[in-house]
Amino acid sequence: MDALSVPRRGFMAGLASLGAFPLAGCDAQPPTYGSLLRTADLITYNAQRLIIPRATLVREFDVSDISSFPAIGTTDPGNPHRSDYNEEQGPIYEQARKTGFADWRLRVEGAVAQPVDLSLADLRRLPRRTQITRHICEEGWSAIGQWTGVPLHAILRLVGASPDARYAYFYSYDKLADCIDMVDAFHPQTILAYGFNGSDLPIAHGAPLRLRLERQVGYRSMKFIRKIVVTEHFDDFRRKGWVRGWSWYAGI
Ligand SMILES: Nc1nc2c(c(=O)[nH]1)N[C@H]1C(S)=C(S)[C@@H](COP(=O)(O)O)O[C@H]1N2
Ligand SMILES: [Mo]
Repeated sequence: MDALSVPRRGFMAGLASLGAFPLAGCDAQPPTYGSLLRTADLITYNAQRLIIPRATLVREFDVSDISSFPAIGTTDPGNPHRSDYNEEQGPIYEQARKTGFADWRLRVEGAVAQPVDLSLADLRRLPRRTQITRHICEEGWSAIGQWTGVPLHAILRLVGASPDARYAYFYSYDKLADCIDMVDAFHPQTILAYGFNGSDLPIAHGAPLRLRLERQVGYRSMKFIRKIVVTEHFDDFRRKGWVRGWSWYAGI
């Protein structure tokens, strides 16, 4: 038996079980809404989950590779003159920004033993990871930057995420809400970043805290995170995917 035959068989078995999924009718996987496009997302998701080992790291670069880095999408959730302004959260963000995020707290709740409210100082006391990675935006540009923050797995352990937990939801101070599965959530390079290129995370890049989800494209790395909710079920808020019809799973 050659070395390749084992993963290949695993892959075929995975495709077979994929076919059986709609019959099962459970929520073991993100839904396809009967759409052909969404079925392709699901195949990408399952194929990557099968053939890429869970802890495979993306490439990390040297300080000399750091490039200029544009700020895209929401660059200030406190600015009411923008289409993505969140009437409820925008003013709260503006207030927190004025005090240098001294009173800001990250709320972590849901299927956890102990919900917490973490200050920036709390987050800085937790295990820390610095990584220089390439950000790839779906709009066709990429940039290399250095991110420092808390691995998400450290926070999930801190709150005692349920063994039945399957997704981590993120809520931002603009209108975004999104979730990732536990494979991504426990990945060593999935961090909540408060530092960028050796300084505090700038407002435009998501201050005080943003997600770095290195194995997916840019729009999955949510900026301006205010709350994380651990859940056992998939819920996309009736959006049928991500905003504007983009894939929920966008692995690279
Ligand atoms: N809250 C929030 N997060 C967001 C966005 C956004 O508009 N709002 N834009 C996304 C997109 S499309 C990209 S490419 C990156 C851009 O991050 P940057 O501004 O640090 O370059 O953030 C992502 N996260
Ligand atoms: Mo993007």
